[in-house]
Amino acid sequence: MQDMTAHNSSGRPGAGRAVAASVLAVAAALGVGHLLAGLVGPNSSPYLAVGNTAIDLTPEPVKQFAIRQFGESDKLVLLGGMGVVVLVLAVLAGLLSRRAVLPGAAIIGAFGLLGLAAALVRPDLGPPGALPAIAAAVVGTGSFALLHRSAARDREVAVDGGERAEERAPTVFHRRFVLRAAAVAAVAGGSALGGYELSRPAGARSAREWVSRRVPPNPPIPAGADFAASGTPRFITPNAEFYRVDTALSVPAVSPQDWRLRIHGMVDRELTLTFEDLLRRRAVQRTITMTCVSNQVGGDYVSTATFTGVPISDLLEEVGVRPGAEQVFSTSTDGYTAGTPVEVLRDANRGALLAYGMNGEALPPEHGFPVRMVTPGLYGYLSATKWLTDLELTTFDRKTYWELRGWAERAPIKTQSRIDRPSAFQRFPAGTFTVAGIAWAQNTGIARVEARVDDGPWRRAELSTEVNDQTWRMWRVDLEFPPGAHDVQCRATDRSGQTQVVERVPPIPDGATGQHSISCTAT
Ligand SMILES: Nc1nc2c(c(=O)[nH]1)N[C@H]1C(S)=C(S)[C@@H](COP(=O)(O)O)O[C@H]1N2
Ligand SMILES: [Mo]
Repeated sequence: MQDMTAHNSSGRPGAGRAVAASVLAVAAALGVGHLLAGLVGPNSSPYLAVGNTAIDLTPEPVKQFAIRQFGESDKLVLLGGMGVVVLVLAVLAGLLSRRAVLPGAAIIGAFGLLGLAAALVRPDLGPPGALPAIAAAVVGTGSFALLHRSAARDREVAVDGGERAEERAPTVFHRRFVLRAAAVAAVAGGSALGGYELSRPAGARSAREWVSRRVPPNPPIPAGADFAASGTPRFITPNAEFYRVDTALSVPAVSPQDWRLRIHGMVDRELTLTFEDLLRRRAVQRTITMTCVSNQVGGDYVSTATFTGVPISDLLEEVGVRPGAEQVFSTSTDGYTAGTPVEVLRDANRGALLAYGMNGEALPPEHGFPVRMVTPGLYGYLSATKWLTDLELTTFDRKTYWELRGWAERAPIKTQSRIDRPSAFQRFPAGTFTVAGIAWAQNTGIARVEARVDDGPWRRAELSTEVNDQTWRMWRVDLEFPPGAHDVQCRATDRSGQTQVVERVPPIPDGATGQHSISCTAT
């Protein structure tokens, strides 16, 4: 079965097969690169490394143009365009190799070098990032040489027809190229698919690792900031123990590479930020106690972390807030919305952040990875949007997720205190017992905490070292417990002189009030 384009020169594969060989070899190279990148880190896939380098080298105005023009598909457009260029070059490599293997192998090898160079200059990869590109270069040139040779051998046999064809069945020779081409195509498809599968969960992991490397460790917390030995929580809540409240059915998966934040509405200059844009801005670290409005008196929807991120006041300064803007309306990828008063976010002293770091690592996925808001002093539902993607300066006419469900438009955190020791219904020996707990009055600061047994006199508790006025304070006090059943109560007073109100109100619409009490028994 003689190739129609054949002439009498032996050892030459012919144009069709040479092009097929180079296109398949390039596909296999990219596939294997992708597969290895699934293990090493998705950005080390030679294709993506070249793409990301291209993005970094693109001048800012062109980038802004692409983001405006293609929105969230800007990445897709770039990768598709690169695909066309690669295909054209692969075809060219094939055409140049009709006679000899070398020109095509050289072009494919050069691809590999380009991928290697791109992987080496990526700031986020490190030495293992070179592996996929090296493997891709080896697989690409190797499979090209293999296919090229078998195409040429098929041809030899078909043209000569002589003794060699008798030695080995000609049908096998004829099929050698087709079989090998099919094998290379299978490697290309299979490895690309495998890489895709691998880089989904592992991709999210390595993206978090990449962000984590940009988050400084927590500053030291002064000794005496908690009374953990007396039964209070530790001052910093480990991420795994930080309370979690959200409406998301499954944790949204947002990659920092695809993340965009648009700041618009009543502003002078609209702004769209990529994650790298955010990283380039001035970052600060702030230790903040977050509280949920639905926290019941004595509840655990309160935790403290050191957040790293960009001051929101800097960004509002940059876009220029127009007069009349009342709230910053924030939207999450999962459709959640919140509205934070403009004056709070513009206040540099208040210190609201676009946070990407939490306790020395990237935000955990369930706490908003890659970027969330954190606003000291306001309940989380209107000020701490996770998986943040959009900030619109607007008036309070625009209603948010929880406002539409009956919660308040404004909700500063109310001064509260909680007893952690004794625990409810705890039994302990009668006599002196150390009662301990936490108190918070974000943005005002705790001045005093008192506790008492039953209707006895209020006793002033010892306070832990203050870290800043946006964080909780721990308290403890030795109280006398005669044998029998008792109620222990506590109350906090903030620096404005306001003592926690006695009246119990439920969390809706703007936070619970009332004093915490615990029933216990001294034996
Ligand atoms: N996208 C999104 N962000 C959200 C929420 C939500 O449901 N969806 N819940 C808010 C509420 S009510 C609180 S109290 C805080 C809780 O943050 P955490 O889960 O990190 O503790 O996130 C806020 N941000
Ligand atoms: Mo909340």
